[in-house]
Amino acid sequence: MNLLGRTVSANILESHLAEGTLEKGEEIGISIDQTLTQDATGTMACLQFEALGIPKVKTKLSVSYVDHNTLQAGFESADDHAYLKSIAKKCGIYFSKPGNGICHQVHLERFGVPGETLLGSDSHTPTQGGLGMLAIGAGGLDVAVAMAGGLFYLKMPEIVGVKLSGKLNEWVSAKDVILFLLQKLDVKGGVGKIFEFFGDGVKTLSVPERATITNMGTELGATTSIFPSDEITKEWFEKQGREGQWKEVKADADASYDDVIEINLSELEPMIAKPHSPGNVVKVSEVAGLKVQQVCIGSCTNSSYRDLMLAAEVLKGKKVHDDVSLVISPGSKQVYEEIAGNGALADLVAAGARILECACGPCIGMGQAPQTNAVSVRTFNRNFEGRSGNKSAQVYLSSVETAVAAALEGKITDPRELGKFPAVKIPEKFKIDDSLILSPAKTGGIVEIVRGPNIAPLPVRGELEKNIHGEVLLKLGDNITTDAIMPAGSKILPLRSNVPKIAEHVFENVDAQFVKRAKEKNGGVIAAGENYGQGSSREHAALAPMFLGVKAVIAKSFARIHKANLINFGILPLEFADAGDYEKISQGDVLEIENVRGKLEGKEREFEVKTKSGNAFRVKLDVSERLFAIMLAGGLLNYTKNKIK
Ligand code: MIC
Ligand code: SF4
Repeated sequence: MNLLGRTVSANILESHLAEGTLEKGEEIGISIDQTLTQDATGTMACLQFEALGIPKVKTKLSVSYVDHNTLQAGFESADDHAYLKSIAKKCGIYFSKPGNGICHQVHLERFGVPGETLLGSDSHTPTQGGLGMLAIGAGGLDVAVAMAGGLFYLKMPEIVGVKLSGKLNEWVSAKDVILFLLQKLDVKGGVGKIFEFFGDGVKTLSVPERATITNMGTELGATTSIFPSDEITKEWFEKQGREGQWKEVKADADASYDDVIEINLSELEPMIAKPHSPGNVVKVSEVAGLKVQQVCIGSCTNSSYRDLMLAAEVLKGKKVHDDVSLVISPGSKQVYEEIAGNGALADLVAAGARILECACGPCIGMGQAPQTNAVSVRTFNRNFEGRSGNKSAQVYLSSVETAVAAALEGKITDPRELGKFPAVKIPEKFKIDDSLILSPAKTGGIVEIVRGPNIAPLPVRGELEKNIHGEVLLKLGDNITTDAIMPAGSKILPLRSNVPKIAEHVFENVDAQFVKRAKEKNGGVIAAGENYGQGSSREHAALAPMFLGVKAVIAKSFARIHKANLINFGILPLEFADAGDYEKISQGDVLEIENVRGKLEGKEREFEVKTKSGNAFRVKLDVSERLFAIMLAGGLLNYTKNKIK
């Protein structure tokens, strides 16, 4: 790569580069300054960190958040929280207690640092790109390795510049910018790419608005998204009393991008994603008039002070429509306290809103499942089928402006019809109270780790078999989400630290017989189309199938994080060499890869798969050299343990 004229992303990657060169498509190893985990992925990450045998994290900062499993309908989640709290104290990790807020919003407020790297066991970690941090989502095991001081490996992405000009009109917001990009590029348009925002329009957006955009860049399949850190970012740090941690991060004046997309903010209109994909975007005006039964405001995409104040200002003195249930979850304790202190919370309650605690809540199906066939308008980032807790629900994704309009009118409404746009004044300084963030112990050795009965030992698989012989247990289409593979929601999410139990739910909403079949057949293979594993970073979508004996997934292509998770847990991510061969196999076919061990030992990247009926086709293993040894060992944990032995 040309080192003159570097982008913000290339500048940060260069300063953290430990292995490889910044050539597009090359594998690079980067050092990680900060890590973030949340409770749904964090117990696994911490169990894996323990298994690595390192007493204390080696990062500049690691934070463990509790924000997903806060419903606590049984003992399981509370047990997980107690485990997380104790291990954080012992191992040098800050612990954000339940009630303190959603990891990405709290990190933006209290911890993110421009110019540094962050690896998080949550796919929306790129939210911190809003303050100029290079923030990437990964599986828990990759984060555990980073906590232990290890590098994070990735293919050097393409850097796409998104040139913003103009200024958003009233009632049009940052969410509409990212929805517009999703309409243009769809859910796999960003795979292998970093989206870097530049141009005059950047300075018209505040940090939380920028964070809304980088947060949902994840839905493009992007590695990450990033804004420069400028005067606006500085103001954010001042409001958070963290001015000392601000620094300018900018692209060189002659920065060159691999590709450029131009967006004139002044030309954007309110946008909305229709069921069941964040990429299924149209203008709000195109679906206006559709009756709405539920509206949810919140999630790591849209629950900042600005977002909730906007909702409160619009709703002030008005009432939620008779047919609508309006649910609001503030992003953080800071936001919650601010709106409680200034009266906005009272306005929301008076209007008829149902207020939840500050956590992920309905975004991950933790309650508030909509009624049968309901239309639910949500300010969230994902509307995959069934994620809301009801497969028949029609979930639409929109800005806060559009969501409030729907709550008042009882139907999807272009918010520009609401009349006068309210001015939201952001405080000079936010209320700062970090009392729900616990510091680690000075001497970790004396802290005892608390382990409740929900925490089952980590299942392991042996090294890669000589041959793979197995039935196609399931044949799927394109864009299969991790929510389809390993559902979340209030019943299943509390089982995240118990793989044998959670494995009972694999592909539950796709094919209720899958688990039974996998067990009867002693495992096998999964076939799929493009972008298999899009969505979440949850490694359970690899770990639980591995537990059921899945040896390989053969797909047309994979989503980045899921592909890494498959390798980490010893499942081979094979791609059809000729996508047309997808048609050659059916569910129930028996496949055979002879001497797969020998092939991987010989670092072969393309080989033959035979079907029992006499057909044959070729598959590719599109991985870097480094990963062969990991796959041969049966996954990263085995590999790392062998190395330490
Ligand atoms: C999600 O939004 O799907 C989650 C729940 O935050 C996941 C993480 C998880 O599955 O625990 C994510 O986005 O990575
Ligand atoms: Fe939580 Fe939803 Fe954000 Fe995932 S997308 S971190 S579930 S708020």
